[in-house]
Amino acid sequence: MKEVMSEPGFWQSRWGISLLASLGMGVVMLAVRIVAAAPLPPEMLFNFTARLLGVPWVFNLVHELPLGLDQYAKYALFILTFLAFLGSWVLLGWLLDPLLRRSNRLAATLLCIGVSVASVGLVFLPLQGLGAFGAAPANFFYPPLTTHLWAAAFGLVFAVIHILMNRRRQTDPLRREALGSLARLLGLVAASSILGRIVAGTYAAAQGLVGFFGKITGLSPEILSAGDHYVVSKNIFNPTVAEKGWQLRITGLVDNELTLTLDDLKALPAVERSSTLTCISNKVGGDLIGNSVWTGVHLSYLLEMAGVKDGASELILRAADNYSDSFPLMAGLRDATIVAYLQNGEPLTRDHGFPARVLVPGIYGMKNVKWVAEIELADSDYQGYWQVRGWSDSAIVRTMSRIDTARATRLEDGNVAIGGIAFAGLRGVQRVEVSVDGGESWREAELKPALNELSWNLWGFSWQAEPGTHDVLVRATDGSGEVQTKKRARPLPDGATGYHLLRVNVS
Ligand SMILES: Nc1nc2c(c(=O)[nH]1)N[C@H]1C(S)=C(S)[C@@H](COP(=O)(O)O)O[C@H]1N2
Ligand SMILES: [Mo]
Repeated sequence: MKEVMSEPGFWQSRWGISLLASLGMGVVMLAVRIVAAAPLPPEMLFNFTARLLGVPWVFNLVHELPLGLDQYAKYALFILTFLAFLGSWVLLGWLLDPLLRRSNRLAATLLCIGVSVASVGLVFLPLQGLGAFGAAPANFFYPPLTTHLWAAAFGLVFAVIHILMNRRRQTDPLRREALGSLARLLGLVAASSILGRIVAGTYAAAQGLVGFFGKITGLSPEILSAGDHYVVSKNIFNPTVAEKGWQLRITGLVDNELTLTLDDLKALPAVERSSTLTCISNKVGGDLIGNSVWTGVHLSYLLEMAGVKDGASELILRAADNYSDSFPLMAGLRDATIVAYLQNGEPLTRDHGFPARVLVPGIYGMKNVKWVAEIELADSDYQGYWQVRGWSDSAIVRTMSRIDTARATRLEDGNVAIGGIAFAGLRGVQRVEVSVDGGESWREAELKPALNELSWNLWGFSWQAEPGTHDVLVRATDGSGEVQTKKRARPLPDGATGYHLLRVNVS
């Protein structure tokens, strides 16, 4: 017998109901993520898709397309991933609709819960390498019980909305339509397992591209966001410099004094390159070191505009926070040295020196003056803010290396991998070695070529290790062939030395 029904609107249609249920589930997910830090299935999916951003050609595309995506790439990808996730639930809801409509409420609810738990346990967790239902020993992130309970809760939300919306509910027993729906579900499972294989294949290929370094969890990214880049200043409250009214003055032993606004500066030929900045007070193994992409004007260009007088030998930099420091004119004339106004393509943040700062790679951070207001050319040495407090005047960066991974990553071949960074200022890093026996013997680590001669190197090292803890040491050799000194020195006055020793966990 055919039922006679009023024409159902879109929201009562199979698509409409599934869309509503899916959106409702998405909203609940976001809410509990924020309120209760619940493990989020689309976030798990994102953990997987985000690997794409580490694939070199994707990375280059994102950073070279003039879309200004650099900073937001991960958010854009997260939104896309979330939408794809919700989309798959719309499709699921549509496919299951006849079955949901014909089974009783309890069965319908259990079906949705089952699908949700299964998708997390059999797809999203394995995709991240955490094993079926998160059983892998390396799963420190998604405690299985909580994760599955939340997955069940999300399935429940979907079911409740779906059932409430389904005005055309029928309670008569399963019939052909319902059986058809079951067949479609099985078809979907088969199709998605094929798709899964394709995705996994692509993933493996992408992993090959990302290579060894992409696999090492905990390894510092090659380029740090402004937020992740360390901040150091003498101030309790960093100065807020208004763009209006800010000027950079070039004074002292010059033919004509210069006064530049930010617009003037931006109108000059710009250079963009990554460079590593590190604080002289950084301890061995510390994180007062960072590498970002900086954009600005060659300082030599400004000095040429002003015309350097004979006898000038020193640059004195003064800043809006009543800070001053100096470095030799020779360092100021290097191509590496710029007055920067962008970090990773964005205006400097207040903490990193808005509107402009000096970057003089190879020399410790204290000479990289932020909120710079004046550059004076002088003919004698000058003692800056930290020099009068006993710190090095030349402040040439010392060779350092750091282990980033307190926990080793288990690789497919059974070995475990660790990694970190190494930096030797303008001398560059030639080699990184690792000792896993407390310094008795050293083996060469894999060195990722630096982005340029101003940037740090990532290194990685894999070895056969028993589960447990291992005392690992690292040392770098600079471009001149000099091995990092193992002599321990505190940061004051010339910068810390000694090898970073880290107790690494192997599970
Ligand atoms: N004007 C000004 N510039 C400054 C400082 C400061 O206190 N005032 N601190 C310096 C120090 S000690 C370091 S290590 C670097 C840190 O730069 P960052 O905060 O961008 O990493 O800025 C340098 N430039
Ligand atoms: Mo510093």
